[in-house]
Amino acid sequence: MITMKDIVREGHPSLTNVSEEVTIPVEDEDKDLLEKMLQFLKNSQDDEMAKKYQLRAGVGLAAPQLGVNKRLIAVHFEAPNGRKYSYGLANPKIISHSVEKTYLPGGEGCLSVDRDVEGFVPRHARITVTATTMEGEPVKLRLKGYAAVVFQHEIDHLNGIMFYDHINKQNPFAVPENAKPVE
Ligand code: LHY
Ligand code: NI
Repeated sequence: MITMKDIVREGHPSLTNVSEEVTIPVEDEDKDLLEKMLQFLKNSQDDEMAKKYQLRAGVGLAAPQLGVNKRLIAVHFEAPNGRKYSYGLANPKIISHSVEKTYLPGGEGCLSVDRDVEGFVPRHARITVTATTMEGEPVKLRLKGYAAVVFQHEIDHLNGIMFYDHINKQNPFAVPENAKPVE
């Protein structure tokens, strides 16, 4: 199983590389990795497992965080509106996005970053993502608010981008133009 020691930290090249698309149909090796990634997220949100294995709670994980530069992500969370998102995805792609932006009022963190980085991270308020699920099915997801933020954070990892790359350096808490906070 994946634990914190498998997660690479800032400074590791896999976090700044652009990752490669995987072949579809999803190969067994990639499916296995997605299953492990999703299980890590579930374990990290389970009090007993998290305590036993000292896991930091996470809602999303990208393959580059395991030192693997493949376009694979896993997400596992319930959005504030109650909608549940639990996916292992190959080649996720933002095919369209709103002009309007959003940001988490409390900022973002990252399982590959062992420090607090303060500031607003501007994100598209709404995105449409296409991908292939680990079960091999094509999906098209329309996401907004918190869910849109999580997916953008994970897809950024596939492009070698960290959340703090988006923070305004002059004023980390400058409200991004055209943005409303995620409620
Ligand atoms: N995981 C973060 C986590 O805590 C993702 C995240 C996204 C945090 C948005 C906060 C806001 O689950 C990762 O760092 N995955 O890359
Ligand atoms: Ni991250």
